[in-house]
Amino acid sequence: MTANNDFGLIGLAVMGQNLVLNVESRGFSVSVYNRSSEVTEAFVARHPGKRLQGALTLADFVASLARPRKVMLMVKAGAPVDAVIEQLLPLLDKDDIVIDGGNSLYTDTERRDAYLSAEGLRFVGAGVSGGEEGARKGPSIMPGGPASTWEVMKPVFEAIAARVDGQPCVIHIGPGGAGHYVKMIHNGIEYGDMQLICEAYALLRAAGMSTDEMADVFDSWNDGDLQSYLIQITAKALRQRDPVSGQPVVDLILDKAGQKGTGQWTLINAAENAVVISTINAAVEARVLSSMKSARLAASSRLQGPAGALDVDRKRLVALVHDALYASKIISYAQGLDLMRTMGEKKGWGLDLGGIAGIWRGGCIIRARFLGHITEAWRADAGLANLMLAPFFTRVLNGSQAGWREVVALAVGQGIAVPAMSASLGYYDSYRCAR
Ligand code: NBP
Repeated sequence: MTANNDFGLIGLAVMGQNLVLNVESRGFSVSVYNRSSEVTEAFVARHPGKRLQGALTLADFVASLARPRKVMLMVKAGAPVDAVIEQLLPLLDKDDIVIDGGNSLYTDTERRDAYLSAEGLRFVGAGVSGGEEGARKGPSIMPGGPASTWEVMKPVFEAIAARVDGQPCVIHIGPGGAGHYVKMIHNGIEYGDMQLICEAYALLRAAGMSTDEMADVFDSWNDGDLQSYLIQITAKALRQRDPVSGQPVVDLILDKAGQKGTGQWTLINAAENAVVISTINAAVEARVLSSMKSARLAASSRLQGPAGALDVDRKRLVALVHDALYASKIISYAQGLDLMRTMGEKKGWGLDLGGIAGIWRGGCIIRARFLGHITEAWRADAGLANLMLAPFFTRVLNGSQAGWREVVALAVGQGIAVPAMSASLGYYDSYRCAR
């Protein structure tokens, strides 16, 4: 075993494997370890000729790294992270850096940060967004932890992160649990985006549009101010056909959505801080209701809705739904950013909201054109009270509100559930109410 590899990664599941290949492709030598050794052996065997070194014991893994050691954990969030830290602790030396790149709860990260720093080690809780593809080609990275770790980690993080306009999609978020906290909010916002897209789909479908027609609408939205990864892949998903039956895949997929926890954590944190995130709240609750498939089926034949069908000119409906979607999306981000601002101030994290929106422009699931306007908003006014009040967003909201109201009214009239669009409108109207 050599003792000078640049970087070490523990946890060779989908995220870990792809991150390792990304790091290696940027010119770093990487040591890898996985609890089940056969995974390590198979991974290294699949990639001959790369600067990868597999270790079958943690002691060999640690011994193969240059100091200060940089050890990234990509294991399942929760107890596995603590278990690996306990095993690593006796093997590491002062100033070595442990990075947790999983979706850990930020309070766990704070606990681990305090524990490891008392042992003379440095801990970085880093949110990594972009799924498997992002991990391989360039994720958005949200690292927290002490500033001293940023200087050490910056060359690696900047090399592997996605790039937009030449800028890497990574900044030092703040001390302690700040990185994982911001990743949590990112995921809450992602829930909001996905729910709003579902509601737009439900409205277009209620107007009798086929999946191909809807795909064309999403494609055209992706060419405009709604340009984003999620809108783009919605069009793609709508065009997918089942190879056996030839039917659209979306019509065959069981309409039940689960959740892994980050959305729920965001709601709990908002309640604890008395911040309104009604759009994200509606999105999480919509997933809960969607998961109650048998209860919904039973109720569908007993609880009545209005008679008749959605009878609106399709072209006009598409334009109205666009406005409702765009305005509601702005509200969702306004709420997520408000929560980040509130917590950032409470914790003294010094969060750079404009910078955070900037690193979400590439690599991550919520990447979107309009994030650039959020960065500009906070660059123009660091004390901005709410995103809605930045001139660009005020203009969009004022211009969209008529169509947005019409969509919510139509949906209510037709019994189409639009919990996130209507919660967003309720927030907008409450916030602008002087009395
Ligand atoms: P998983 O979350 O499925 O975790 C599997 C890995 O954890 C395997 O390497 C497994 O080793 C290891 N592990 C477990 Br489980 N318990 C362990 C223990 N007690 N000690 C040591 N290792 C243990 O992997 P993933 O989907 O690649 O995600 C990794 C992290 O990244 C998670 O926190 C996830 O939430 C986060 N994340 C995932 C995505 C995504 O798209 N998948 C996106 C963004 C963030 P084994 O092989 O021996 O069982």
